[in-house]
Amino acid sequence: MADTGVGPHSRVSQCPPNEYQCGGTELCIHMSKLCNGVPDCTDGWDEGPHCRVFANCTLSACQDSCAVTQSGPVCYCKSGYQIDQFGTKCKDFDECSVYGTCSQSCTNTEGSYACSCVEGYLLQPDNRSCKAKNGRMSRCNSWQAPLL
Ligand SMILES: [Ca+2]
Repeated sequence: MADTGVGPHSRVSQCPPNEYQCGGTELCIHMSKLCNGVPDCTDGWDEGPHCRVFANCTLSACQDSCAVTQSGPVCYCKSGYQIDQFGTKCKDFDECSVYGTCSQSCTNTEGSYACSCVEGYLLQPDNRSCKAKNGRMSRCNSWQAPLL
């Protein structure tokens, strides 16, 4: 069977927080899609008998959520957080460490982040990109006669 249908996501070498790498591929899917009864990995790796074996996901150990992988239960966190080094508690994810999160300035906050723009630019409705102010002010300034 031809190995097709893997999107641009497949190029990442490491999955973003709360996503899991489909076995044998570079595709990442959200942890909530593991053992949800729908095959999300190209080969259905995320579904299978292991879902029943580990049906009792040890939620008590997880601060937030628990998902079942081929190798057993793992914890994951809500959006904006990532699992800590011990694999059970959640800590803030620094979105600003990911290139391209904001087009200009990025400020990491607890559980979230905020983008801002340098002077002369306006933050766009997507809250990530900046656009040069299209005002008469800047045009007037640029047309000021040079002082001799
Ligand atoms: Ca954050």
